[in-house]
Amino acid sequence: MAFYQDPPSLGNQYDDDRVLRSYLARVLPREVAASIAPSLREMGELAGGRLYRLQLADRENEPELTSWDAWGKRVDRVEVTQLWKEAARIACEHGVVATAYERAHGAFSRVHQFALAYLFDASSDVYTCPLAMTDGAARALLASDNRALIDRAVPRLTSRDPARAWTSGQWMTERTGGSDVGRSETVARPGPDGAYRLYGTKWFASAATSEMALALARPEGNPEGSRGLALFYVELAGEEGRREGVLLNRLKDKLGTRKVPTAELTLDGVLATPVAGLANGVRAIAPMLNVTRTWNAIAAVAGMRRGLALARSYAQRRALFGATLAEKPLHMDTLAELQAEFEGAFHLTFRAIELLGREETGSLTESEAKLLRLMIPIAKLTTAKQAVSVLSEVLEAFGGAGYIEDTGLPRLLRDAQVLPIWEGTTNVLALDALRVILKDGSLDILAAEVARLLTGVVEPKLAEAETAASRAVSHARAWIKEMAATDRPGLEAGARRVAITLGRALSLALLVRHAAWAMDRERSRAALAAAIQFERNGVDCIRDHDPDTVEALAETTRQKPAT
Ligand code: MFK
Repeated sequence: MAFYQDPPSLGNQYDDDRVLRSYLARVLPREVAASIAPSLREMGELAGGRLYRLQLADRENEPELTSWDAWGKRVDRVEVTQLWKEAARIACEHGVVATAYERAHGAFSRVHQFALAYLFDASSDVYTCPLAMTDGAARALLASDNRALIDRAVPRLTSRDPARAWTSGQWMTERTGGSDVGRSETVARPGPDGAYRLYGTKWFASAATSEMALALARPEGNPEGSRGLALFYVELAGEEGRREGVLLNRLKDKLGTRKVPTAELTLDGVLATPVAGLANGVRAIAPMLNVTRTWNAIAAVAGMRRGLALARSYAQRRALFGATLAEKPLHMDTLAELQAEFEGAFHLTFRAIELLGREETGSLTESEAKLLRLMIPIAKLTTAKQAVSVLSEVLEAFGGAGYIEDTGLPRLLRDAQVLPIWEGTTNVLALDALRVILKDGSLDILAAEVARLLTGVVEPKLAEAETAASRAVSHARAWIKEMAATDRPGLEAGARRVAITLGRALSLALLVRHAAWAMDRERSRAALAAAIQFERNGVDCIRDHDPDTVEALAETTRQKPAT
């Protein structure tokens, strides 16, 4: 008999998920947990069953752009994949965005919504991209207090009816720069009727199928730089059909997220409505950025969880050198390292989500608001990096099969690689975090949060983890203080290491607190193991700035190519 390897398989992704279930049992009141469990179980069933099978079957399909119809008319129609059509309906009917706005469970509705998103994401072929922007647009519009736009768009963005629901785009990035948005060249010109029209090019407009977008543009005559930009609402598909004034030049040929129809757009007089005045557009779009960055973190966590679920299933089925991989100490040691990274990322992200839910329901203290402002960039950048490295290892855990497209595995790594890039690269977000720290003392608040999480934990096996978490935060504080006073370039050079150290320290403190709870209430030692392992993986990445070495290597970077 020829040998054929059993492929990995997935069960109900909610029932199978110890980390999610244990977390929800700790943070939610019992009646809330009981009330949301059926919706999560249903999503877990879809994600491990029908949607996952469809995702594998739909693997080779990609969105297609038709620019012209048979008679030469410009149509710019995007046909999305089968899975995306299905995912759009499921996300809408299951309230993957709406749950946060219906607020059936007050501040906990954000936890419920992001638990749905987390279960849905890995089987959605990154349909969570338009959902993230839709959620972010609803949030930015609500924050703007622009009643006319809120009444017009928010009910659509948060609808559970697929026939009424809209998704939103987020049009920021231009050829002049994705990170330095202040260099944007798109202008907004008022017509004789006072209505604004936009002219310019948007270079990365993800999910080009959306019915509206929030766009940054510079009202004519405004000063250069980001403060001269304003935030505009653009409606693309009202009752009359597709709006004039937007040309979809082409879809991007990307490394990953290939199911997401990311487009280059020419704005040629599309009608646009100012959302919040005619300047300070970055400030006005910031609520959207904070929401989409939170989605980014949840996608990172979901990707890691999916990779590990498949790797665990495979380890039980794949036999070599006389035993299954699940019985091989080195293989299990490797998976334990990855599992700890996933669990740390999970708790970091959901802690930010708890605060987001409280912010939206007005129950956040001033210092918690500062903590949230700092946590979002830190969680986004920390989890994105973890996702890339964990999923690279996950592919390796399958040997050659992890490198073969029709296993569906390589997609995991490709789709993870966007996570440190879009919505602010690691370095841009590290500098954002540093600015926040220097401005408002939020590092003291983060340090207090770590101390609070560790208070009362008496398990001796967690002692080293506790020490590592609090030492790393103290080191970061002392290092920033010294560098801010003595070496500003050195401070900037170390911003990424500081941000990752803070992300890891906070993750570890959250793991420790959860481990203590799980041992006490669930008699489970799994979270304890994750906390111990996470500490062993390393927490403090700060090192002294060595300008001579950096400068010597920088010279190589600045060298002109030989002609
Ligand atoms: C499943 C995954 C889902 C993900 C979907 C994503 C789809 C893809 C769509 C995209 O990729 S869209 C492009 C995303 N682009 C970025 O994220 C831009 C990255 N660059 C930055 O974040 C820069 O730091 C930034 C553009 C914000 C710098 O611009 P500025 O003009 O130098 O901003 P500045 O001066 O720091 O901030 C201007 C104001 O906004 C300040 O307020 P004030 O006017 O009151 O002083 C800031 O405090 C405020 N602000 C900036 N960021 C904020 C914020 N407020 C709150 N939260 C923030 N995050």
